Amino acid sequence: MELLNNIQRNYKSGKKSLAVLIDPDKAEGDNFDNLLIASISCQIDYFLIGGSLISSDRLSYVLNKTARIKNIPKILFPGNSLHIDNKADGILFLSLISGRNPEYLIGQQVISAPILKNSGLEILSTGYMLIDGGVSTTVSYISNTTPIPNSKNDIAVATALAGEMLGNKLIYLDCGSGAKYTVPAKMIEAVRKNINLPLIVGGGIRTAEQASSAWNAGADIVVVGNALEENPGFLYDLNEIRKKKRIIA
Ligand code: 1GP
Repeated sequence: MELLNNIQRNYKSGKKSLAVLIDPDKAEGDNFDNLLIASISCQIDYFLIGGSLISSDRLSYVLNKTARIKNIPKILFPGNSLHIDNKADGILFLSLISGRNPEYLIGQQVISAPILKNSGLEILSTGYMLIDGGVSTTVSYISNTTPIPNSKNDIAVATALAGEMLGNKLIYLDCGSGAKYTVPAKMIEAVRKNINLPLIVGGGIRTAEQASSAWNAGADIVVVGNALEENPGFLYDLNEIRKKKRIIA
């Protein structure tokens, strides 16, 4: 319960967190090395490791490579039941509650539960909500689910509430990796007002202002992946904003 306790503590105290998403299939070369160096130097809060598609050996490669970074938790962000590796610290046990595909609501979870039971990984039950980010994303295609329209705050609130009532411990609002638009601040605010759970927000964040706006609107953990793959130095800008939020908090 160490990870969840820590996330809940930060949520209750208003301490904003930053997670760097590593897509194992893209984790190579100088940019990846530089991203790890920047992550250590900025002392980011979490690594999220995963993607909708992963060649099997790449997940293990990333976990071996990040193993020496002891003080930053490694959390799996799986695309399916194959994406499990005991070298991580925990796993977002996702249910795609914005979708209506039983395979991603409960099917993959049933397959992976017995494996996870003996894995030693901390299980973080997460209501995962895909929001329309203006482009067709891999996660939408692979999961065969329709994202919530980004103007429909009422649907987002009702879905997040259902996720909370079903017992999820975290809610993740995601426009999907490489989205054109981020989750609108008004939607984050509306969800934040209605649930009493830590809120993770990501997808399409490319500027420090966008990250700042997500934190201001009520995100507890902001996730950035794509923009850092292209420019690891962007992490230093994000960290400056995070530091300011923490002083205010
Ligand atoms: C995707 O929320 C994450 O699931 C991060 O998205 O790669 O677009 O930053 P980006």
